[in-house]
Amino acid sequence: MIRAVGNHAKNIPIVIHSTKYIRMDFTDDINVATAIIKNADAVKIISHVDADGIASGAIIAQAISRLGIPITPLFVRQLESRTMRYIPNDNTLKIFTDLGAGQQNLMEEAGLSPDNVLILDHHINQPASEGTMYPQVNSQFYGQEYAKCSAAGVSYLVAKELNPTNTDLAELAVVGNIGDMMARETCCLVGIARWIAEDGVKSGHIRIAKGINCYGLSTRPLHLCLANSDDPFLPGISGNPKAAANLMLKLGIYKKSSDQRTWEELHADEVKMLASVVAEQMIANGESTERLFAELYFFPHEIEKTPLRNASEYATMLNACGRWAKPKIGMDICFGNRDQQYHEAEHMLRHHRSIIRELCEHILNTGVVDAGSIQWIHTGDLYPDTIVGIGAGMTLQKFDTTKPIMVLCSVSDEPDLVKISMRTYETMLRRGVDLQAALIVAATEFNGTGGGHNIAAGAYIPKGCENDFIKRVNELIAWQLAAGSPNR
Ligand SMILES: [Mn+2]
Repeated sequence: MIRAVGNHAKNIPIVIHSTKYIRMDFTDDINVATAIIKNADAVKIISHVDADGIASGAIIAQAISRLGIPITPLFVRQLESRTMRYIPNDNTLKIFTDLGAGQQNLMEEAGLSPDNVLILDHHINQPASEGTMYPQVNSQFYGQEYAKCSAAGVSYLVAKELNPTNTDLAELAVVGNIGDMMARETCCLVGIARWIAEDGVKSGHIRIAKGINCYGLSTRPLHLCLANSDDPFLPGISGNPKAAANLMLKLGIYKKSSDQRTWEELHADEVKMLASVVAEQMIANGESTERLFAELYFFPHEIEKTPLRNASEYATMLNACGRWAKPKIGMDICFGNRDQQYHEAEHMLRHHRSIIRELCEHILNTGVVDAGSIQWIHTGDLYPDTIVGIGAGMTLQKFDTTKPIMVLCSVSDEPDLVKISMRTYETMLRRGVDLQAALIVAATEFNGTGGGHNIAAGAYIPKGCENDFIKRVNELIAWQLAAGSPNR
């Protein structure tokens, strides 16, 4: 089912390659998508293995199953020529979620007909070289309001168009968005992603709360939840569980030091009191409270004190399933399975955490090399590149906190690349350190790419230049410190 030419909104890039299908505005694209789905006899859903990939696949899979159309999921780490072999060139509909926009060339090479493909994505669109236009709903096409909406959000909008009663799926859309860090910069979801969260509130599936911007609000004892926070950095609390527990006792939130209350169990007045005390402590230490508060997304129907109770912990659980090669278990969880599969997912999450703990122990036991202005360690291929940044952030407090930490590691599937993760503390930012700036400059010089934030940044560089790269970053950080903060 392919649409003919119609009107289009001004801000949408029109790419005309084929006379069959022309990109229009959001409403048109979504109508095309739903018509394609309703005409299908069977659907194969191809998704990425992270939280957004699993959530987006699960949303569209449920919406389609509810129409009585059979679905088969397929998860891939990356869509490349090798993985294309697993995608049959038959008459079933192939829906790509959280991937596909950038791989239309591969689809074309594999001979996939645009009549049998639908892409639901939020990555940059790269048209196929021979001009095959694959039907697509992509958040990048519809302007600013859609810019911070992940593939799970796009899938939700299609699901809702298929049937307005699909609002229970808003929960998964929020999980995907949070998993893809759509709320990280602004401390809340924005635009259409925020609208989706509100849609979930209206149907009673989501509770939006304002609270402390920490991880583990439903499952971790509050003092550990606060002590583990490094963005925001809480003076006297971050990295110090004992001090955090003492504060809980002092505020009467804990009755005894062995208490294990979670943030979600606090009463409204306790939330307020805790927030103001932590904020005061930050201000007294000259820290900005800008990132102290965030909008939090809770799921009241889920089992209490489990990671399923809020979006960020739910996303970690899906990521853990994907990262340890069990994305289908993650999808079962999204489908509502709370028995056998849920226990397996819990196991995966524990495994995920224990590997992170192991990584931290490895960094602490091996120690870091002092380069002068930074300190570094190379973990080789011992740990997945997806978790070394977490390890860098968690171990820095045990080393010289005036020197940013750099962890280097191999990248699975990319033997010619080395991944760099750097972390520092707020106090160093005030002294002029900007990790993002340093890594962008150095990585570019070595034909790599760098990015991130001033306090936490990363890069990929070609293998073989590690030593020169470390020297260069060390030099750049030394210069930043010598120049000092511009507003000092
Ligand atoms: Mn995504």
